[in-house]
Amino acid sequence: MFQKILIANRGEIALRVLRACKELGIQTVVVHSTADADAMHVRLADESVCIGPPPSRDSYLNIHQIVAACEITGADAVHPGYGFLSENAKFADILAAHNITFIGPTGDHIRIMGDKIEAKRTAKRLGIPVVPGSDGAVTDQKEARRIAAEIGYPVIIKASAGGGGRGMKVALTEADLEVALQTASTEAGAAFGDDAVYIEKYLEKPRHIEVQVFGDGFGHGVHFGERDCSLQRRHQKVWEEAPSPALNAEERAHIGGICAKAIADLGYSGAGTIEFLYENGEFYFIEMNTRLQVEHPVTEAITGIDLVHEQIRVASGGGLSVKQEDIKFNGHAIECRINAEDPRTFTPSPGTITHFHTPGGLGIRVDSGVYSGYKIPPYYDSLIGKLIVHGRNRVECMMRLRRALDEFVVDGIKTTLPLFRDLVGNADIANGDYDIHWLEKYLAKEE
Ligand code: MV4
Repeated sequence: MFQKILIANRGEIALRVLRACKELGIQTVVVHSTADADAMHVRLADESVCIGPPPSRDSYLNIHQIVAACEITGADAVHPGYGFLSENAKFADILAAHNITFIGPTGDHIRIMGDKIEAKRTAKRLGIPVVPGSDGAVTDQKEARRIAAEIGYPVIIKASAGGGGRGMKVALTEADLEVALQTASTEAGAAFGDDAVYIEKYLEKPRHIEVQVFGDGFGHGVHFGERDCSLQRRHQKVWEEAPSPALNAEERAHIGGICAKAIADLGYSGAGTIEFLYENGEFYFIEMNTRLQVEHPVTEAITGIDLVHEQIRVASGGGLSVKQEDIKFNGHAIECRINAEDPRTFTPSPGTITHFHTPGGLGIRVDSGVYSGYKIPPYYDSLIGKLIVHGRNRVECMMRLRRALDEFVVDGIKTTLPLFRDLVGNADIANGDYDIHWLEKYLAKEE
């Protein structure tokens, strides 16, 4: 087991990882920018190293500073959290070259999944159902027309270096195809330095359902069920739940089994998320994330398993603490992302939190690094906390969520809490009847 873990992140996830380290008796080092000197995780860590000025590129993305902080403090492993360097293959490689363990998959696995064409090809080879489309990059118009005619319109053009919604163009008919292909490729080249694009059948009203997987690096893989993350705005998730209101136990076991086997065959190590679009009872792979995700607590709530413990165990070579048959799904969990933003326009609202009071009671978890008197710096993303609610079933979970939202007080800044108070009383949400476009349509109607 590791003696000392360096946490290369900030905010609620830095605190989340720190808590797991403490439980495992592992010493902690945090690195932080000058803007985060007063952060909760900096106060709670055994050691802290200031690695630079506020801009991420000079601090949380500065690989050399982070490696130096490992050397100075004698950390034997790095937990990257999510965002920042968590899916940076070069960072994983550099740490390995310094005999420091990256708590995550190999640089090569990160690289494969970061290239969306390569990721899709790999998924298909491993037996994961993918969206119908081109086999690889599409360069010429004639080939594009042939593929689009074969799969049928509408189609979507995606950048291989994109992901998370960046660099996509929809062509409703053949008349749109030439411009869509040209602009997608030009924009991808400018944004990512890679102009490769691919074509897929455009699914019009899918849900976003993702499967939590783990590999032990020795050829074993398990799944921890799915999360439904369909409620998004501009590709930012707002509300996530497990299990998906749309799936039954048979569908869960089927897609989960496919994913676990794929992870085993890939020889993957650590936490991963296999993302699907789900429409008319069918799953279609879109991307794989090779990190711990923001919404991991809903999976923890329904399985009772600490996923950060599992990441640390696996990275240290100790394997998973559970086999597939030990992973049982219990009840229902919902996560609300509390952002320091206007609840209608989503404009960031940094500033000082004058009063912060979190709800409690059975089935309530709040993951947050903020406190009364804390000043939210303007440099980073606006997530200030997550409310995670668990109940024996979805109805109980929703009842408890409504009550918890009533108790939650965040004064001094705007937050997304009022949006959740509206959503929890909405009939479609109560019925689990929503797709990836539901939230944006709802927000447009409310204006
Ligand atoms: C799609 C799609 C429809 N058809 N692919 C957006 C984020 C990126 N991960 C993939 N995305 C989409 N890919 C096909 N073939 C619709 C989306 C999409 C979306 C997906 C998940 C959650 C919210 C979304 C909002 C708009 C579009």
